Amino acid sequence: MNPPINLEELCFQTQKVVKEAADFIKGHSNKVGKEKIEFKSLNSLVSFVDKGAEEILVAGLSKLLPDSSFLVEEGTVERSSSDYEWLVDPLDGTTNFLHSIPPYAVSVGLNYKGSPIMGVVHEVNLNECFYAWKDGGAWLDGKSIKVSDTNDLKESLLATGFPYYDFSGLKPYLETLEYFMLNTRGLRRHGAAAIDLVYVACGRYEAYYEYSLQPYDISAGAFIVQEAGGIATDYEGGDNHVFSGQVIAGNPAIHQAVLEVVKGSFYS
Ligand code: 2AM
Repeated sequence: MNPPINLEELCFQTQKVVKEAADFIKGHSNKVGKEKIEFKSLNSLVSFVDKGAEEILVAGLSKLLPDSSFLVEEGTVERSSSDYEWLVDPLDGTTNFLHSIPPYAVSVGLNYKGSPIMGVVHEVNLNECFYAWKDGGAWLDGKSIKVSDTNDLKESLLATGFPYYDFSGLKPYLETLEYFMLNTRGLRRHGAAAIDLVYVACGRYEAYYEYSLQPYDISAGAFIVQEAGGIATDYEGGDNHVFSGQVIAGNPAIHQAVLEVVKGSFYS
């Protein structure tokens, strides 16, 4: 069901708010001392920069849609219920940021009645803004983007995320790594899910997969992949990728090839 608002206009306004948060992050890049890092849980770091960026986003996005609710990474606002819900990762790739390694990004998705209708991902180092709105296609800084048309796994470059706190699927995961090492052009691990997804959307990678993610890591990027002509599913091929935390995203042919391998390792 389509929302009763102009999504293209809202998407451009959202990019401005996201840019404000990205500029705030850039202003603190390479400057956060070890004493300012907090430990949320195993290998999950946070700093005042994540929280400050989230506050900028919540303030700006609330003004754009006054009746909206939020699902945010750093908990600066409580989740409530509304037709419109923002899924906000103020700093995707926090570990990269705190170690002064690119890439890291601001990621903002928007759901209407539980379905994605918009996504904006702004990578801070290259200053690239990826965005999409429902039925409006996918874009990188004003240029239309599409997933790649490579249909041979052997000629594909894949991205993945290594488990860093949930090791329950380590065995099947390592099996998939072995298969893809032997049967693709290579594998990359950036440590920032939103970036991996938008790099699939613009054809830099053929596909990406990872498990144990959070909805705000996946929502915007997976939607941008879909608007760019790609496919995003969970590890069983279903459409519960955002809330199951498992995602396979890719161009249609390579998504199918990756799904067969990942599903085979995890579910047989
Ligand atoms: P975050 O920076 O917003 O927490 C996929 O690996 C996702 O897991 C990343 O997008 C990242 O999102 C999160 N993550 C948290 N800690 C991580 C770590 N130590 N290594 C990799 N990813 C981590």
